[in-house]
Formats: sequence, structure tokens, C-alpha cells
Amino acid sequence: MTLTPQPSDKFTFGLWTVGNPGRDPFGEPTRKALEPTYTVEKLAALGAYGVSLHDNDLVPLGASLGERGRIVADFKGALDNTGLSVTMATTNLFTDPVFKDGAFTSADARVRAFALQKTMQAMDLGAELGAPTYVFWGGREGAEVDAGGNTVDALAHFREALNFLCEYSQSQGYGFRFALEPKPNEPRGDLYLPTVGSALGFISTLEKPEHFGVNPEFAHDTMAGLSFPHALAQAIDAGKLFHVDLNDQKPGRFDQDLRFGAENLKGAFFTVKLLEDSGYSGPRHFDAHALRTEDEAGVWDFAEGCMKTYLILKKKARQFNEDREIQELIAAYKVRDERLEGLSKTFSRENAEQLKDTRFDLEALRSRGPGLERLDQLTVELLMGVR
Ligand SMILES: [Mn+2]
Repeated sequence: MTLTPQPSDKFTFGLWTVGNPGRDPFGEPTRKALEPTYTVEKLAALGAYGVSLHDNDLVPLGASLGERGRIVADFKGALDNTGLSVTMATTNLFTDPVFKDGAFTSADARVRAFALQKTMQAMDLGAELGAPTYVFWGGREGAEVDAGGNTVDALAHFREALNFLCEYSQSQGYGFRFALEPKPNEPRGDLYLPTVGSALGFISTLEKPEHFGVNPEFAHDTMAGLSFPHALAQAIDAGKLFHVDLNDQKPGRFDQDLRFGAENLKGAFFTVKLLEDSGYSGPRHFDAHALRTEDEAGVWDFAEGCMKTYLILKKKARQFNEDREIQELIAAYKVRDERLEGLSKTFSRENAEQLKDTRFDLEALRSRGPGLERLDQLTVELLMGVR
């Protein structure tokens, strides 16, 4: 298996990721902005499959129709020349100060209506570029203070907006699959729908939940001290993994968006293993950026690093699945009992009665060691390359 990325690996990057100029709340940009057409050429040369974009990553806010047409035509030309696809589109509903107190969830009806207008225009752009998936990351959908009494209203407004936009997509024949991207905080003090679980719960309240899934992000769960592989597993279990944002993060920090695998190698390994084992066929999308210290060469090192680490971990996941000792330990860990599994799988009065009459050897259950120390050490050795 080669460690050189191929389009068939389905690696994708947001224009805003490699295009991140290194601005932070305390400092000015450290790099020049990259032209979208140049970004497409560079990513294609590195073996990427596609790009994703916010409306304003490509078309600046306030551009005339003529300017928009020229920019989109140039961009399409770069896509055609390189064979790259646009795999996901989204709306920037966070940079403009108009969204300082929310977009879809703003307490101001005029802001909510403008957010719908801007999103419909961004969906038109995404459809024109052939994006199959549309992501909603509510960057400003949250609050610092709850004194305005908007917390319940905000969810109702959010629901109305998503229902409206789903109908818009269908009436236009766009057929987008929508993915909600949860995040606990930043840039707002507290964001609504902070976790994968809250997004999944919210989706079930929408008019057409079948068109909505989630776009979990490694850094977002990690910021809150949660396990990303567990969040990912819940999305897979619900059949709602529509897209995924890969990066890395130290827990308890600001949103670092580090290179995939840069910090938590075990978390990255189990993320890749889950994606590969589950049969997820969507883009492996990197939503991260190079360190602010870097120049443009560092940006491409960052992009290459994300993909290479994924491929190494994919190889390791295969090795894990083929490692006889590891698989024997897993088989021993997952204790089977045909009779009890038969009784507990589905309820019947008879099964319930038999279960109530069953005597369990609790001393044996209490004293049994499941062998996780050995199994985890073998995993670590495998990741360190000595297995
Ligand atoms: Mn993201």
C-alpha cells in the first residue's frame, strides 16, 4: 500500500484550510491569502480528491454579478484542468458583523431573513459547482449571556431555517444532503447544539430528517474533553455520518485545528479505523490549518502530512484487523453466550421469565479480567511500529 495520496483515497480540504493566513485574535496574518485556482492546482498535485468552500472563500462579499461570473468560471476551469471535485459547500454566517448575535438563531427577524437569503445564494453556488453535501456549522449560533431569553426560541428559529432550506434545495432540484456540524464553544461563549448527540436529537425534530445528518469534527469534541471516536461511533450507529472533519486538538484549549494526527495519535488511529471499518465512503475532509509560524512551504507540508498520516493509520488499522494475537484477545474480550443472547435480544414474556429465573455466577463475573491492558499495549506497540 502506497503512502502517496491518490484521488481514490478521497482526501479533501476546505479552501479556508490551506488558505488560512495565520490570523489569530492577538495577531495579524503571517501569510498571504492564496488564490482559489492556485489552491486547486496545488492540492491536485499533492493527490487530493476535492475541495470544499464557504460562499465567500470563492466569491467576496458584495461582489457584482459580473465579478461572480468571472470568478466562478475561472474556478470551474481549474477544477476541469485538475479533475478535482467540489465535495461540500457551506455558508459563511459568522464573519460579517451582521451575524454577531447569531444568524438562523438571531433574536432579530431581519438578521434571520438575511441569513436565509445568503444561504440560498450559497446553495446556488454549491449546486453550480456540483457539491453533493451542504454543511451547517453555526459559528455564531450561540450566546454569551442568556438574559435575552432566546434559548428556547433560538432552537425553534434554527428548525424553521433548516426546514425552509431543505424545501429550497428540493424545489430547486439540488438534492443536497445536509450535515450539521456541532461545536461546544468558540467563537460564541456557548454554541447551540454543542455535541453530536445534541445535533442528532435536533435532527429528529425536523420536518424531513432523512435529508439531514452530521459532520462531526475531531477538534470540536476534543475541545470539550469528549472522545471523538465515541461521537463518530454514535453518528455511524444512527446512520447519520454524512461528512467528517478531520484535524487534531489538545483538550481544554482554544480551537487549534492542528494537522491530523499531530497530537492524539491513538484518537486519530481509532478515528481512521472506525471510518474504514464502517464502510464510510464520503470525503476524508481535513478542516485544519498550518501553524501560524509557517510560510507557504509549511502549508503544503501540513496538507501532505494530514493525508500521509491518514494513510499510515489506515495501513495500521488493516494490520490491527489481521493481527492474530490482537484478534484472539478481542474475541476473548467479547464473551459470547448463545442461550443468554437468545433470551435478551428481543422481549417476549417467556424470555423475560427465563431471564428472571436465571442464576448468574456473579463471583466469576466480578473476578474476571477482560485483558484490556494486554490488548491496549499491543495496540500501542503496533502504532509505534515494533509489531
Ligand atoms: Mn469544521
